[in-house]
Amino acid sequence: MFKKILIANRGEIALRVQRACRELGVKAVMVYSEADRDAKYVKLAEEAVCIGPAPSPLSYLNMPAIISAAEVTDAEAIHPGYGFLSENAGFAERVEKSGFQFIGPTPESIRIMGDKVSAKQAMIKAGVPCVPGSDGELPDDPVQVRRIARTIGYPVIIKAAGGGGGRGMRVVHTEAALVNAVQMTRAEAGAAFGNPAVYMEKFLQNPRHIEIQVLADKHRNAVFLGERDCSMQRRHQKIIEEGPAPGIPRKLIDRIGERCVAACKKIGYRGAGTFEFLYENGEFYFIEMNTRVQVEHPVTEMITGVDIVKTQIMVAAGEKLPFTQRDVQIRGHAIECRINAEDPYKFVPSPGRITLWHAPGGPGVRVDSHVYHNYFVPPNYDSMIGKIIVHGDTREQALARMRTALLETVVEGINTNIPLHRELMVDAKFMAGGTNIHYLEDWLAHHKR
Ligand code: MV4
Repeated sequence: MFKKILIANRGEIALRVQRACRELGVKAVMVYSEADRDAKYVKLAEEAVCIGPAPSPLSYLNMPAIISAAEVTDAEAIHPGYGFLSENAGFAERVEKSGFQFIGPTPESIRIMGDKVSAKQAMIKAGVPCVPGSDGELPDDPVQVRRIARTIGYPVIIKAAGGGGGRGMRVVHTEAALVNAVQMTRAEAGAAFGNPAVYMEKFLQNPRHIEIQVLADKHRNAVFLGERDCSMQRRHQKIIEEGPAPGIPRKLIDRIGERCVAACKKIGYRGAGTFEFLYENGEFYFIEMNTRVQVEHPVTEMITGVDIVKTQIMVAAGEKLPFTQRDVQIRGHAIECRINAEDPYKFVPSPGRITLWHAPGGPGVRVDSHVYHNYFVPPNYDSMIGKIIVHGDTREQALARMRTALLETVVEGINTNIPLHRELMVDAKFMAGGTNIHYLEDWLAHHKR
């Protein structure tokens, strides 16, 4: 095991990784920007290094500053968390070239999954079902593009190979709009991602967003840890995640999970990863793979009992996965509410000083947050200030525990989306389970205030 690792992130995930290090007996070096000087995990750190001013390009995205911090503190490995440099293949490469272990997959795996065309091709080859679409990137010839769309059938969606997470996509309903839409998406993709390649898929009208969590070691062992339903989102920002996914037969999940595991083995994947699927009419369709630990990983930790962050660090150090697929049992139900510093209905960010913070507790309640009484939420970063995760024997019990947890939570001084969560936890359709990716936006349109 490593003696010391550097945590190249901030906020709740920096604290989460620091906690995993303490449990493993690994020393953790924290890095922080000038805006995060007063972070609790910095104060509680054995070692902390300031890596630059508040704007992330100068600090949390500043590769030389982060690598220098690892050098001066004698860290052996770097944990990238999520966001920032976590899915940057160039960073993973520089980390390894500088003699550190990157806690994540190989730069090559990150690169393949970062390009959505090569990711999809890898999945097709590995036997993971994908959305019907173009065979690789679209050609320039309008005649061929029209022919491909006719074969798939309208509506289709044009996606940028360099996009992902909802960036660089356009839905096309008619042949008349097709060629222009392809051109526009290409131009935007070239400007935004430096890669004008686009591909085409059948557009699924009312899918759910279901993802499979995997963990793999350096010895070709891989397991899947069930699924999460992340359909409750607005503008590609998830706000509630849960597992298991309501109403999806375990048999179907196991079948798709086994495909994901086979794909991991085939591509030599290692570390934590997430296979994202659209689920419609009883079928799974792969869309993207995330090569990092995700915000919503606690949902899976609560229903499997597996510590994903600890295991990530262990496998990066070369250890074998300490359990097999047969050891993975799904127990009960977990729900996560992301708490954001923002107006609950207008979604404008609400940074500033938290004048009162009271976290919930009780059986089956977990709070992953770095904030505290009198903490100042800086305006420079993502508005998520923490997550409330609950576990219950049943979905109903988890819902009841979340309602109580949200009732107990007190945040003063800034606005949060807690009122929205309170409403959704008593919404009849959400309570019934299985709402799709459009539900929240439709709900907000009909619940104007
Ligand atoms: C789709 C789709 C419908 N059909 N692909 C959006 C984010 C990116 N990960 C893929 N996305 C979508 N791809 C086909 N063929 C609908 C979406 C989509 C979506 C997916 C997951 C979660 C939320 C979403 C919100 C809008 C659109």
